[in-house]
Amino acid sequence: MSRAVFPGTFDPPTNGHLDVIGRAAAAFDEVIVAAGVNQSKQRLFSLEERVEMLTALAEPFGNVRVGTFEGLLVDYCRSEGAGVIVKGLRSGGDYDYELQMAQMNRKLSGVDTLFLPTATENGYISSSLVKEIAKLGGEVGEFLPPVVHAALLAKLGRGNG
Ligand code: COD
Repeated sequence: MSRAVFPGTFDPPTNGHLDVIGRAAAAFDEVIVAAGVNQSKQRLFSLEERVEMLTALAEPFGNVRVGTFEGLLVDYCRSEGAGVIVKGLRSGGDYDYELQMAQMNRKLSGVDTLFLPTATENGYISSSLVKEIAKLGGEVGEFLPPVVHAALLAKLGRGNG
């Protein structure tokens, strides 16, 4: 059985993340979308909230589940029996950053990394830009799955009702 981990911060998950999830789900028997716990960056959404949104996004695929990890990603992959890490690439900048991590992760553990180039329409979408635009009052619905858009508006006190 082929099992891959798609790790990220997912604060919040975007259409770019969802596209990568779907393509990974088509390529592997099982995909674990893994939200990282222990980074220094400040989060808008708690881990529980990110897991809840990811679970809603994963549900339709049937072979995607959601996990969380703390510490080394390769240790998490080992504990889950996953042989591949999936990453999305938007730009040369992403590539430079991700290549070094991919090489290090392979050196540390033998776990390889598969890069999926972003879909053209998602190439400029990032969680941080979406948050910044939304916080400044801009409309971000076209960049987010509806369930995430609703959660973001609610988080910013602009939900329905
Ligand atoms: N289109 C396609 N892919 C996208 C898009 C988009 N619009 N936006 C983001 N992505 C991809 C990213 O390139 C990334 O692959 C993934 O989606 C997740 O993105 P983010 O921004 O939610 O998450 P990151 O990049 O902050 O996550 C970083 C990790 C948590 C994966 C990383 O820090 C990590 O592995 N940490 C564990 C500690 C560790 O093992 N360190 C040693 C490394 S050698």
